[in-house]
Amino acid sequence: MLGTMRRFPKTSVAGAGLLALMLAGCTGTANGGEPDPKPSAAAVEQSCGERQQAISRTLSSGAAWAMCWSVDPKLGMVLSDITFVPPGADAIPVISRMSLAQLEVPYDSGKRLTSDITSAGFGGPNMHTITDAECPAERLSIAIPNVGDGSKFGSSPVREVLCSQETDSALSYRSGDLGQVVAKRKQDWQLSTISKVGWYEYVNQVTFGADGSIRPSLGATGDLSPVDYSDAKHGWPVGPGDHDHAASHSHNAVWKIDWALGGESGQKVEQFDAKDTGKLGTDELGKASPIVNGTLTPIPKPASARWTDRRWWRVLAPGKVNADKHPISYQIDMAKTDRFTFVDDAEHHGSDAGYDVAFTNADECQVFATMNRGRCGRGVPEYVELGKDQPLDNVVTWVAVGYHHVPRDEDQSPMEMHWQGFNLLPRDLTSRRVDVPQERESLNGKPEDWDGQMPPKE
Ligand SMILES: [Cu+2]
Repeated sequence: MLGTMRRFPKTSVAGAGLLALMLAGCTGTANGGEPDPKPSAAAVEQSCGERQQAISRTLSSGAAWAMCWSVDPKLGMVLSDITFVPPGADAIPVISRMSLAQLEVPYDSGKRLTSDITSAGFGGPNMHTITDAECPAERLSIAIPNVGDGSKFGSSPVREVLCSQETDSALSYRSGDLGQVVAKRKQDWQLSTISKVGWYEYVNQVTFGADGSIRPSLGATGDLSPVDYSDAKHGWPVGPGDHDHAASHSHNAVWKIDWALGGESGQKVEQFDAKDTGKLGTDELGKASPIVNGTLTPIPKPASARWTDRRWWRVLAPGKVNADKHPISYQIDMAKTDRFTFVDDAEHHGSDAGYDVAFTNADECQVFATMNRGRCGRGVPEYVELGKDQPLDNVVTWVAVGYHHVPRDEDQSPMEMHWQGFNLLPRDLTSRRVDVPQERESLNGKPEDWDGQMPPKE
C-alpha cells in the first residue's frame, strides 16, 4: 500500500519547497489527469526532534498523514509538523503544532473551579498507561517523566500511552448519476491518550480523515465528583428519590493550533458569513427561494470572534494555490458548544472577555489559554490585545468549545463518555476531492454536457 519512502527535514523552508513542487506538478495526479483507480500517497516519514516520535498512516483515499507526537507534562499530547500527502502528490505542511491549551471546570454551585491543564496537567503521572481494553489497536510508547520534565528529579519510564487506531468512518460518497453508481466508505485515523485528573478521566483525541479533515475532540468519563453534591437548582438527583443532587458543571476547553499552510508565515485569516435577506429570488426560474448573501471578511490583525449560524473562518496561504488557482486553506467549523468565558479571563478582563475563536501571531511564550506565565500575556485576551497592531502573518488559532454537563442517573457508574470538539476542514487544499473515481475524472467545475438526471421543473 505504501509508495516510495521520502524523508524531509522538519524545517519550514524544506516543507514550503516541497509544497511548491506539489503545486507545480499536481495537475497530472490528484487533481485531474491520468486515471488511477487506486492512487496511493507516498509515505512520508517526518524527521522529529528530541522527545518526539514520527508517525504516519495512509488511509482509504490513498492520502497519507505524517507528523511527530510527544507528551508535554502540562499540555499532554502534542502533535507537530502535521503534513497531509494527497495521493500521487507532494506533502503539504498543514499545522506546525497543536494541543489543548486549557481546560477549566467551574461547578454551578460556585464551590469548585479547576484549571486542569495548568494546575494538574494532562502529562506526567496523570497520563495513564493504556491496554488492550482501551485500545485494541497500535499502542505507542514514550518516556513519561514522573516529575516535571524529568530533567531534575524522578525517573522517566517508557509507557504505552498513545492509541493509534484506524476506524471505519461511514460513507465517503455515493452518486448514482451518469448511469453508474459510484460509492465508497472511508477511514479515519484516531490518535488518543487518556489523562486522569481528579475523578474524571479525559480522552484527548485528534481524528485525521482520509479527506484531509482534522477533528480535535475531548471525551470525559471516570466518575462524578464524590464531593460536589448540591441542590435541585445546581444539580440533578442521581440517587434514589429527590436526593443526592450531583452538581452540574462545565468542561470549558481551548485548543491551540499553530498553522504551517504555505510555510511558517504569510498566512491570512477570513471570516465567512451568509446572510439570509428574506427576499425571494427573481431569476428566470422564478421566485423560488430566499436570497442568501455570502461574504468573506478579512481579519487582518489579531482578534477574537464569536460564532453564529452559517459562520466559519479559514486560514489561508494566499501565496500557494491549488491546480484551480484557488489559495489553499483550512476552514474552522465550530460544532456544538456551550459558549463560555473562562473564570480567569472574566476576573482579569471582565465578563465579556469570552471568545469562540481567536487569531494571534505565533509566540512560543504563549502556551496556555489562561494562567500563562511570562511577559507575553496571561491568556488569549491579552495575546490579542498585545499583538493587535501587528498584521497576522504566522497564524495561531485558539478555539474554545464548552460542554455544560448536567449529571444524569446513567452517569453512575462509571460515567458514559461525553464529547466536545470542532472540525478543521480542507478548503481548496486540492482542486478536487483527493480520490476522484475513474468515472468522474473529467468533472471539475460546471459540466458542459450533463448526461445525468436533471432536477424536476417546478
Ligand atoms: Cu462532567
